[in-house]
Amino acid sequence: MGFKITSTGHYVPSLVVTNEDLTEFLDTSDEWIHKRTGISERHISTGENTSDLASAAAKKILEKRGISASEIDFIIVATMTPDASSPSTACLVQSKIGADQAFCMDINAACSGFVFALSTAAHYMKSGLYQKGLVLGADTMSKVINWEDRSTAVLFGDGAGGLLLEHGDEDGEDCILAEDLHSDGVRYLALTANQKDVQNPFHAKEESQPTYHLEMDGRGIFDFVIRSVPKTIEDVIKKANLEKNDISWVIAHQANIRLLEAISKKVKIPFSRFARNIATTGNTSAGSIPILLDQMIESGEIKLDSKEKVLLTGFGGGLTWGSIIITL
Ligand code: 4VN
Repeated sequence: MGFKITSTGHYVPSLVVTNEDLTEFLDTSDEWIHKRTGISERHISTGENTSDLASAAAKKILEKRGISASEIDFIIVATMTPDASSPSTACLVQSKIGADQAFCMDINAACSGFVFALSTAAHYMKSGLYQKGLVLGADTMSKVINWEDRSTAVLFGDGAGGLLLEHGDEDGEDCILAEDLHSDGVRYLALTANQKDVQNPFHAKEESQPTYHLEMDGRGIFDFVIRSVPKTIEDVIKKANLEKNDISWVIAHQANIRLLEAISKKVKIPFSRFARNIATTGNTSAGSIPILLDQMIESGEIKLDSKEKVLLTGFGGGLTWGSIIITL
């Protein structure tokens, strides 16, 4: 019995911060940010935490499908900015939406989080043990950014998105056609956030502990992405026994428009088939792929039940990277 994507949704905080707004406290310019990244503005939280963003997205997903939260068997939230180390953000979402029958957990694979979480959820669905699963990607990057560092503060935004996986009544193919997931922890220093040293009464440090913000080796990440992402795109297409022309859309993590252009060139899939929203969202980490997927469905560019094939590809901290081909 196959399972499919039956609903999608997203939520971004209402405050829009333009590049111009950032120049009030950072030595930067709209021209530089837009030319180098493709970003014009981003949504920034004024107090909503990751579970609030994820819950708002979840409510929209359920509303569109017209089902109650009690019907959900599991909630997986991909995030690198959880409200707390415990409880998981997924448990907070459960409580906020009233999904009282669900089991809930977070997955942290940074910007690849949604792809890794969708893979996890797909394997739960494949087991046949569960009927309905919510997969969410949500990050409040604004709480880990160093707002005095112009090289990173201009890149990120806040937001959440997700989808509902459901078993159908009739026999059908699964909506996941292939996956290709990778990590390389040896290169973890390329992107870190909130790294924590051991601090307890039995291990006293002489100096006071600094605050650890997001730190990124931009060049290093760029090199990694341009070496690894074209390969995972080609490999996942091969694993699905498809040709590049069978892919209607590539929904890549919205990290940098120049980088997406370079990936498109290298894999020889026209840039016109790379979905984009980075101009208005910035890099929303685990939120980026599901937000864009939902926007494409809302605009009618991608249709549920169309049998179209869409390639999702994520990459970022860990290092982590990977791709999934879904059919709608
Ligand atoms: C994947 C990527 C990035 C990323 C890295 C560097 C970067 C985005 C550095 C050079 C700068 C323009 C901006 Cl590729 C971040 C993540 C984390 O989600 C994942 N932009 N830039 C320039 O042109 O000088």
